[in-house]
Amino acid sequence: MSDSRRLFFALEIPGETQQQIIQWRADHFPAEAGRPIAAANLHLTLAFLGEVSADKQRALAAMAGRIRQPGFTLNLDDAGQWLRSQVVWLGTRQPPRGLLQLANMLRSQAARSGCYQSPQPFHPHITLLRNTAHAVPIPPPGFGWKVPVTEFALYASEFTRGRTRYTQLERWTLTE
Ligand code: 2AM
Repeated sequence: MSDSRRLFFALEIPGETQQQIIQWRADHFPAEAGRPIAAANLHLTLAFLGEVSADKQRALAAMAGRIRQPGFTLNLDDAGQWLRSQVVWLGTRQPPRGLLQLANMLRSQAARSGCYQSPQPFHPHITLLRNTAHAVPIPPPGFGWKVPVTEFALYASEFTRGRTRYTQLERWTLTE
């Protein structure tokens, strides 16, 4: 049996913010716009690792644990739609330096460990809807959630019985 799992590093969104986001989504997007992501699955990916063996997971986790940087505040004040990947996302107009630094570090550690990294620049986002086959109106600016970020985590993505579930495996505190 294979010991590899589909893994990614991400920021957890606090439960209260997840609930506020799904309420806002319900208020602004019609049900037929696309497939809504469950509140508990809302997250911001920092680095996608793909299928990773248990050995490589340990090595990547050890490197993640050596990252030293302070926390930061994420202002979720932007939204958009990617027609090609058919998603509606929530993001930030001004990504904090700490967010970019953390993602770049994790992405370069992943690349050095042989995990393929997309050449696309990092575009921090939280996927809200999938399978948005048609263009949908994006709510006007004025919304926003300020999320204090004090830790990041490693997740496994599992697809069972028609559902995707993310399991947090390990987390690290952001401190200098
Ligand atoms: P998405 O929400 O934009 O699809 C678990 O699948 C997480 O990893 C999701 O946040 C997903 O981003 C991201 N992800 C999946 N495949 C990816 C890839 N090839 N490159 C970058 N991120 C990916």
